[in-house]
Amino acid sequence: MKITTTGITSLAAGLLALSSTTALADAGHGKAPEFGRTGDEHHVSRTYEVRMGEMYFKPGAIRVMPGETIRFIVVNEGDAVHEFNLGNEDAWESHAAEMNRMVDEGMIDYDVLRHGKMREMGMMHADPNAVLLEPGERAEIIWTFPDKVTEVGIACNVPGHRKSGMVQDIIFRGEG
Ligand SMILES: [Cu+2]
Repeated sequence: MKITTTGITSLAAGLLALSSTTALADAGHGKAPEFGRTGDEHHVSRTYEVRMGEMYFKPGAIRVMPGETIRFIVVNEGDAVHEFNLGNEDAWESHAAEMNRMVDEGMIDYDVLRHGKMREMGMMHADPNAVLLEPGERAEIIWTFPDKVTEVGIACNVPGHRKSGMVQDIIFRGEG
């Protein structure tokens, strides 16, 4: 979602930058996305360790309270690069173009992230709701869920992974 384009080299890049700007307006600045916002560590009530691999997240069920702030410790225990992305269907769809481009431009290989290339292209994958991890890496996201029950889940948007099952809902307590 958050792309700073250092040099627009083609019409495709221009179109991508345009659509990203729209996503950024929704997700980044001013108004928080409807599925929550970056949390304050002083408000963390529980920690979930989420492990990811081919093609899963564990544990398979994550339950939160409306308004709850959770610390997610994300571990890539798989053999490939994976993403932990808190969001919903719309957010993932608009993020997919960025991820496709990162693969096309060689920023993401099967098991390697090319950070130099990412910097060069101005695509640092620096969204507050997501982390992209190589095998063996871990990261932390503190997230405050909305006060109202809403559609939110986690997905891996490395091309092909979400469609192969790397996606699951986050269940609000009191929900079915
Ligand atoms: Cu994945």
